[in-house]
Amino acid sequence: MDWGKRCMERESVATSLPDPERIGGFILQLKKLYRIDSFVLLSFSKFLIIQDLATMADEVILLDYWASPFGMRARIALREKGVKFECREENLRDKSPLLLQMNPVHKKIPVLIHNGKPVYEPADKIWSTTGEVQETAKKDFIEALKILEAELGDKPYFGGDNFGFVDIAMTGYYSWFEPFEKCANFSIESECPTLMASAKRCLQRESVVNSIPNPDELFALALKLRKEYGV
Ligand SMILES: N[C@@H](CCC(=O)N[C@@H](CS)C(=O)NCC(=O)O)C(=O)O
Repeated sequence: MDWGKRCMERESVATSLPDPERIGGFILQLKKLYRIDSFVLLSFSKFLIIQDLATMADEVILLDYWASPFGMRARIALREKGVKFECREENLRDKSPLLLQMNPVHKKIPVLIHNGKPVYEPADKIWSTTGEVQETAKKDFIEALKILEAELGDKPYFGGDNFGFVDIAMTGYYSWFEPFEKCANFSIESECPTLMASAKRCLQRESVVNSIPNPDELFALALKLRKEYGV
């Protein structure tokens, strides 16, 4: 709880989060609407790209929703990195054409738009596109992985000697590395050998083996979706 309070006191957090009472009211409203009892507020996304945006004096727009924990995470990360951005509130029951255009697959917020282009899900484009778009996605993906690799350094895990929270969050993505490589004909290992060594270490853990699908199943899913999208 002390740790939680310390987080909540940071300037970037205080300016990014709504009033807890407003959230409380919102939850009651949703409970009534959907008859749900609890919210899982923990997830992970690819916001390391924000690190790059901090050094660019460009237009950054965040498509957001005030009560979304995922949106809050994006707002905080942008402010922590000193990125100037315009926050556009979405109505999730009547999504804007911009949201549908920028995130056509998931149609969800948050979406980060840099100079008119979405930077939110470079990984998805690796398997769901071809040609130039796919080549750019591969380049962007490797760039993001290199930032992560630099952060990992020579540690066995992001958690140091221990398999930590970031490692757990990353392992879901690691499970997609092999299907990505097959779909887009490139080698993540040759670009990011240290990160890949850590990924293999993570993927061999018993808890992981029992929790993630086989890479062949993911590859089959990617191929099926590519067909559906007409790729
Ligand atoms: N995996 C995404 C989840 C984003 C998400 O679930 N966003 C919700 C708002 S909290 C949304 O846009 N929902 C609209 C919908 O599902 O149609 C992330 O981590 O950012």
